[in-house]
Amino acid sequence: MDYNILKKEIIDNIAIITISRPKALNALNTLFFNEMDSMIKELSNNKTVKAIIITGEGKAFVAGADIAEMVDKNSQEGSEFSRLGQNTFRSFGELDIPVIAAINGFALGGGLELAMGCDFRIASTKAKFGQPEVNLGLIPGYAGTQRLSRLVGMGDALYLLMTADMIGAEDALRIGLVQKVFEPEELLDECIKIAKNIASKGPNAIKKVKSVVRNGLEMGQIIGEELEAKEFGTLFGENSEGKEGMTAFLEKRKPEW
Ligand code: DAK
Repeated sequence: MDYNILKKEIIDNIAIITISRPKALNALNTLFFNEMDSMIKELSNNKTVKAIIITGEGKAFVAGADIAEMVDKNSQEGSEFSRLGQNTFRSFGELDIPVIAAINGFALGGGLELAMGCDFRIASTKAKFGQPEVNLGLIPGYAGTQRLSRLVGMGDALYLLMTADMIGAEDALRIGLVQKVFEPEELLDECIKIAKNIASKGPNAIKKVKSVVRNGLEMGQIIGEELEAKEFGTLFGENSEGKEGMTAFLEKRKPEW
C-alpha cells in the first residue's frame, strides 16, 4: 500500500511510524485509520521487527480527531467513526511486540487516545496533553473514557475529561500518564534505546507480559493470577525460552533466543 500520511523507518529492527500531516497538526481522519491498519498488519507480518515507535511530525503528536471531517457526521456515522478508531487503537495491544508512543508535542483528544492505546508513553518536555472534547460538546470516542481512568485513576481522569485542561509533561509524568520525559532533541533516540533494550529480552516473555497484563486488567485478581500461572508454565517447556534464559544465567553466558 502507498502511504500518504504515515512514514515508516526501520532502525536496528525497531520500526518508527511518523504521523505526517503537520499542516492539520496530524489530526486523525479516515485515511489515517486505513493507513494505520495496513501499517500494523504489514509490521506484524515482518518477524524481524521487534518493537514499534509511533511519533508525530512537527509541533504536534496528534491534535485530535479531524474536526473538519467529523463535523458533518450523523449519529450512525459518528458511531462508525468511533468504532474505526477503537479497533485501530485496540490492535496495538493485540500485537506481540511493544508499541511505544513518542509524544513530541500536542497529544489532544483522539491523539491522547492513540497514545493511550500504546503500551507506554515517553514524552518530550514540550508535549501537551488533554481531552478537550467537552469544549466541542463531545466526549472521547476512541476509548479515552475507559483508558484514561484505568491509567491515571478516576479522579485525575474525570478532572481532565471535565475541565478539558491541557497539562504539560511534568504533570503527565506525575499522574502516570507518561513513563519518562526527555528533551525534544533526545526523545526519539531515547525511545529507540528503550525499544532496543526490550528487544534484547526473551521475545516470548515480552509477548506474554503484554498479554497477561492487558488481559488480566479486564479480569478479577484471582482469574488474572490463574492466567499468569498458566502462561508462566508455558515458558518452562523443553527447549523453551525460559529454560534457555535460566540455563544461560547459571552458565554465566548471554541467552540465545
Ligand atoms: N482537527 C482538524 N484540524 C485541526 C485540529 C483538529 N483536531 N487541530 C488543529 N487543526 C488545524 C487548525 O484548524 C489549523 O488549520 P488551518 O487554520 O491552518 O487550516 C492548523 O491545524 C493549525 O492549528 P492552529 O492554528 O490552531 O495551531 P495553534 O498552535 O494556534 O493551536 C491547538 C494548537 C492544538 C491548541 C489548536 O489547534 C486546537 O485547539 N486544536 C483542536 C484541539 C482539539 O480540540 N482536539 C480534540 C479534537 S476532538 C468520536 C470520535 C473521536 C472523538 C470524539 C468522538 N466519535 C466518533 C463519537 C475525538 C474527538 C477529538 O479528538
